[in-house]
Amino acid sequence: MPANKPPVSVLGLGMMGSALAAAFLKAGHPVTVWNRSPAKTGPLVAQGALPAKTAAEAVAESPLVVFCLLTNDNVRELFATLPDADAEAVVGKTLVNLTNGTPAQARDLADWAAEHGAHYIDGGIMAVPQMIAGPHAYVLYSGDEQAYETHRSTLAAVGDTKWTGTDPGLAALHDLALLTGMYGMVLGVMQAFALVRTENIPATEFSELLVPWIGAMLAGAPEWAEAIDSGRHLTDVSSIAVNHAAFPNFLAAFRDQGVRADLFEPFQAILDRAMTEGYEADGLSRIADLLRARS
Ligand code: FVH
Repeated sequence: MPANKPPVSVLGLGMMGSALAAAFLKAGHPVTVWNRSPAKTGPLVAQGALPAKTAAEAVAESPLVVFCLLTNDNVRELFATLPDADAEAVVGKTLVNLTNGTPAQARDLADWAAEHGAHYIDGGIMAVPQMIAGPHAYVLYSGDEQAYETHRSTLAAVGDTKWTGTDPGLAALHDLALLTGMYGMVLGVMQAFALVRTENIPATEFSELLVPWIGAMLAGAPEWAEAIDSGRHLTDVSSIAVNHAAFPNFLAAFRDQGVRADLFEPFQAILDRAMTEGYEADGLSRIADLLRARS
């Protein structure tokens, strides 16, 4: 193993943490691993990782410490154990937390790190474990920018690095926003499959129509984005009024065909509100404004 690559510790060896540790190993970094259930260190030790007996021992081994646990509550609990083991354990370390969580949780963990003399970087992994270190994997980062620049080339072993800002909550915000877009698409696609299946149309056959259609619609997203940023929502393409007139057909067809309408009823309510508030000539981009909670 090349001696010049900086060491990395990885805490949390579930599906994702194991993929991260394996990627650091493959890139030639000395890797120390720790997991709550020690058996999960086995495959990584076989690949050359060093097992740590405790989380504090793993933190002590490397300047760069990557956490990938199930939730940020788990991370918070684990952080709290570190000074118990050794009050100086985290001083000067860069803690990179790649656990899924909220912006507020990331800011709270960053505060904890600052209080204990550590650098904190939050991250959002835009990949499934099988994609790690592959061409399409990328990770969003935010927090301590100097620490990020110091360790960026090491972090690049798991996927492309994308900096989102010094507010530690920004990586989580971008992560959740990207996943929100994905879940919206998943729900719509599942509703569409449920609808065609009521007439025994194979989902595989229908997907041949659906995939290019969704792709073509998604290609319009940059235009919506421009309208949202500029506040100019007027359209001559597909107005709120046109969509409002058509939308009852969807709810009626779901009911007639025996498909649940729960997921789409809220969309009717938003279109109703857009009409009531005088946005009938606007495009669908107006919805992003209407979704903002009002004080
Ligand atoms: N898997 C995926 O596709 C997604 C892709 C995007 C990012 N997510 C997030 O990554 C985090 C970890 O996900 P994971 O897939 O590795 O999850 P698991 O395989 O279930 O592993 C969970 C690890 O967390 C450890 N753990 C749980 N509770 C605690 C605790 N109280 N104290 C210490 N460690 C804890 C668990 O340990 P063990 O059960 O093996 O002892 C695993 O190491 C997650 O935020 C995803 O949303 C993955």
